[in-house]
Amino acid sequence: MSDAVFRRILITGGAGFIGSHFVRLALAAGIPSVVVLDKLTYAGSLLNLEEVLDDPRVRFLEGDIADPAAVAEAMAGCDAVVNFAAETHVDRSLLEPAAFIRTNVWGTMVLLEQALRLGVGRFLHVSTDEVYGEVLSGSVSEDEPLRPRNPYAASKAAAEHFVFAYWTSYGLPVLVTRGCNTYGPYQHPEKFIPLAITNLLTGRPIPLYGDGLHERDWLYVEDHCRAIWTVLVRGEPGQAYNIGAGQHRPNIAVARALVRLLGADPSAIVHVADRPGHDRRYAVDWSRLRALGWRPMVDFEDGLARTVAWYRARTDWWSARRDAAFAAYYARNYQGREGYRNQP
Ligand code: NAD
Ligand code: TDX
Repeated sequence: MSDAVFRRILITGGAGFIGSHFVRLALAAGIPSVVVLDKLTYAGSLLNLEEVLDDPRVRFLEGDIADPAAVAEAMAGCDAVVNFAAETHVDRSLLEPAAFIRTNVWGTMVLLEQALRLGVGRFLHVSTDEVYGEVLSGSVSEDEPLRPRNPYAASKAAAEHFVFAYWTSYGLPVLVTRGCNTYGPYQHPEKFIPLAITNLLTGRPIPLYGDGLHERDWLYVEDHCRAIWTVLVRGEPGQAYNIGAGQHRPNIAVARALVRLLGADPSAIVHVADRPGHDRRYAVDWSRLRALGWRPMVDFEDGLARTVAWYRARTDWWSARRDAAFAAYYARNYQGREGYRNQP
């Protein structure tokens, strides 16, 4: 299947972190028409699409994936759909899970329903390695059962079950990717790496949950987008594809690397109360994706240096949104919950 096979792609959540990188990739791949549907929640911003909004091939629609009318308009004439739109922060899901069910589960079902009605040729749903739950040793293949352990992961797993139900019940040509922890430019400063960088740049500490020995596999955002592209173009409908990086690090090692890169004092790393139900480790086996010809290109030290350089240069991007999002978040949610969560 050649890349030119798609005439028009709908990218939901395209004004978010990974979705905005994917919009740039799709344009670079020569797709003649790219529709972005995004609700512009606290996590989305047109600034993330600043380089491409004037491109005549791009049509941006502000709207909700849980709204059938908005989805019908956005999906009209599309031969492929890539669903990035989601509530994505585990800590928020522990405080307000309803929003996660609404967007991640109900919203996905609305997209599936419209895709079926319109006869979309390929529906790729972006999921996460968190659906497997914690993997204390070794790595999991796509055939392992899903054992999500926090509300975010539960909502992503529930969405996946609907995606596969539309394949089994109606033959909708679906694909699912389960990516590992992703980092890079344009990631909201609520997530660990940009939170740590922006805290160090503003003289604040890095809040490290628990003993800091929780382990994640870190994937540079452009590698993640190339992996999704590979699955969209060459994947087999009805299948899930794990995406790993082979760059496992305990959180404390990530914090120390950032302290070094930013020339901060090691005392800037402060242990705080743990996240409840904090998954100890994630690790996926991505040989199915490797067989399609993909491999990660950016190693962690290189990707981290690029990311730090971007945040250093783009205070304009993160400063106001960081303060506004954190102020609203803490004002709304933290009364009575200080016992488990700490101000960054
Ligand atoms: P993000 O939070 O940066 O972006 C999410 C985007 O979705 C935002 O632009 C937001 O405005 C939009 N959105 C939210 N609710 C919406 C709704 N109801 N309708 C339309 N748009 C809506 O997230 P991200 O980190 O870019 O993650 C993108 C996808 O990748 C998610 O599905 C996430 O589960 C998955 N994922 C993320 C990671 C990671 O480490 N960031 C890893 C694996 C998988
Ligand atoms: O302040 C913090 N201190 C800390 O120690 C924060 C925000 C996080 N952490 C820890 C928790 C995790 O072990 O760092 C690790 C990474 O945390 P997050 O950036 O919140 O990511 P995680 O919970 O692992 O989930 C991420 O990866 C899978 C994304 O947010 C999800 O959207 C994705 O699906």
